[in-house]
Amino acid sequence: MSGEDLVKKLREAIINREGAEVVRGMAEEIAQAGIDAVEVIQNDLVPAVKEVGDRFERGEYFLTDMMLAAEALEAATEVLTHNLKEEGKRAFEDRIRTSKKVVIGVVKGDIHDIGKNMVALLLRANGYVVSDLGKDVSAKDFVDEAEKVGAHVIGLSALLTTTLPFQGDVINLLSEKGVRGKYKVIVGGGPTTSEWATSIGADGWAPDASNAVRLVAELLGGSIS
Ligand code: B1M
Repeated sequence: MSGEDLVKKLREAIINREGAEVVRGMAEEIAQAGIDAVEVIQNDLVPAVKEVGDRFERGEYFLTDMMLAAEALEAATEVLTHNLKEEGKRAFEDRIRTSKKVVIGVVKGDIHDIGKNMVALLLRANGYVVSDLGKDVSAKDFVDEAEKVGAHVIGLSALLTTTLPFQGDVINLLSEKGVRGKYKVIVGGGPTTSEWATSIGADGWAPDASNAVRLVAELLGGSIS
């Protein structure tokens, strides 16, 4: 089977809710074929999970179907990014030298953490020191952690329209504490846009994980290849 067919099969398996174990096996085949992990995840797997979300919205799929798709995506990502993690480990010494720190998390009330995990993974693979606060994180916890680790960037993820405003809350709290100028704040997640980012006074917005890494590099005055 060609690489393209393998990827197509994996994409369909996620949409058809074939489960994490089946998907893991397919991802292993793709990894062995040496296909670019980040491209497969962004161009095929994320759209597959989004298709499941659309079917949920149209009432064709249930919450359990979204959970299955999320588990499948996580399993595939884990397998496909194994090499990326190894590269990340090798970048450890560079990381200590450059010590650019990013605090990241999903805002209060929101437990959609897959996209945030991808952003954190790619940042680590590119040599940043990432403090991942997980999901459902309060504004106070973001600010406290940034102060504690001496962060350069704070990354806020939100997937629900109801939790979007909490991105703004973090920026407001930074201002109230008089520390807004110490950090670059970036936002991302399904319902966010560049206009939204500007409206809440964020420093930048990224539509996906690769662009988030590019954005962080730009904001910190560097660039990535
Ligand atoms: Co829910 N969910 N969900 N869900 N879920 C959505 C988001 C939804 C759009 C589905 C739909 O109705 N079409 C909808 C939101 C509607 C809205 O607000 N407008 C929705 C809903 C309604 C809900 C519940 C309320 C359902 C319910 O209980 N009735 C509930 C809420 C729970 C809560 O958070 N309090 C809920 C629950 C869940 C599950 C637990 C079942 C599961 C999450 C599991 C998990 O994350 N561990 C889930 C899932 C899987 C989805 C969908 C299907 C997929 C989300 C996902 O993981 N996408 C989603 C449908 C969709 O997105 N169309 C949906 C893949 C991921 C890689 O993409 O997260 O967009 P994404 O991340 C991207 C970019 O956005 C960007 O880079 C990532 C990689 O490219 N990015 C950043 C993300 N964060 C970034 C940060 C950055 C920069 C870029 O800088 C800091």
